[in-house]
Amino acid sequence: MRVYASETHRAHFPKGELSGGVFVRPFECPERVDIIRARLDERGFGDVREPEEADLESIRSTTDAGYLAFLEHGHEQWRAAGNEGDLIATNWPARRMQQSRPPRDIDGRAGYYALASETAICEGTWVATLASAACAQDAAKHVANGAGASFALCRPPGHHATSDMYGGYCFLNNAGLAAETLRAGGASRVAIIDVDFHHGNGTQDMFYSRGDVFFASLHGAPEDAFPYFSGYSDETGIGTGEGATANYPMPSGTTWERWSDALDDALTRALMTGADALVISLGVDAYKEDPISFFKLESEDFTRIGERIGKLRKPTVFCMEGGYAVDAIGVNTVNVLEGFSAV
Ligand code: 5XA
Ligand code: ZN
Repeated sequence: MRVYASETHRAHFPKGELSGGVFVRPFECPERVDIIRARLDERGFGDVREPEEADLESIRSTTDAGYLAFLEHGHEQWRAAGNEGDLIATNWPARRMQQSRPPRDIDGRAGYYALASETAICEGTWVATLASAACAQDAAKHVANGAGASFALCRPPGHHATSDMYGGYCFLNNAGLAAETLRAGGASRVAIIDVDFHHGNGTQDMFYSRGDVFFASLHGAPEDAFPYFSGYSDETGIGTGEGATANYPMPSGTTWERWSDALDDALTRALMTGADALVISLGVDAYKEDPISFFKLESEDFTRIGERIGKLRKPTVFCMEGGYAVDAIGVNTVNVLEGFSAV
């Protein structure tokens, strides 16, 4: 299986994250990629490529222009305004401010585009974000050109990013970009299955009114888990997208038995929509030891996830999302890819 990974991810290294009222080292850190790459190497996934430049035209066609300008220049404006640290949002449009417009001041602007405060922007965030998107786009091109599968080792991740919002460590929606690349490459229908512990709100938002891209997400119930404001089972799409979104919220302590029933249902529905290619938002934070999640999957379960996806025998692009139990992130991620390849 071809892997796309970029060294440019290292440019994104914010110094801290507000968690539990304390400023801590971000859970989403560069070592995550190092550990996954070491495991890929150990298990013989040797076909690792640096991506080409990101396809900006495709990014622009799915992303708000003001938001893109903010991502590219927000940090330098923040510094020019006299701020010393990373750019972190502290102000939000709340209920009854929904007609809000992007303020000129960078402090307000950050809050306009942010959906959560844990995600800081540093000097290298923009270049790393573009390189991450490029991994997803190139992985999808590779599959569109006839390869059975590819793995985009995206960092920063993407599934919380909408066309005009960042947060949950995400800036551009890599899985969504991969789906668009597959569509442009000839797939008439694509299914995105999001197995990350957190609801893929950004991906849902991107395709909510479209019938050509089916989206299913398995995640911690929004009453109790980030991103909190989406992912209920009655969110099923609108207009021509009605029925093309499926949400599987699950409670704290969920183990393989219940989780795998949801996966089977999502995969069956993906087949029923007639998808001729798959994108997997591959987060491994459903793992039992993950520090910010509450499912209880074992490392062996990740192999079984890969096997079940592989049984669909569809061209498949895996895009890396979350996973913060860094000691196990390599094993769990590569278990999925090995399970998939073994079918
Ligand atoms: O999939 N998303 C994540 O893993 C990020 C969660 C951030 C919670 N503050
Ligand atoms: Zn996650």
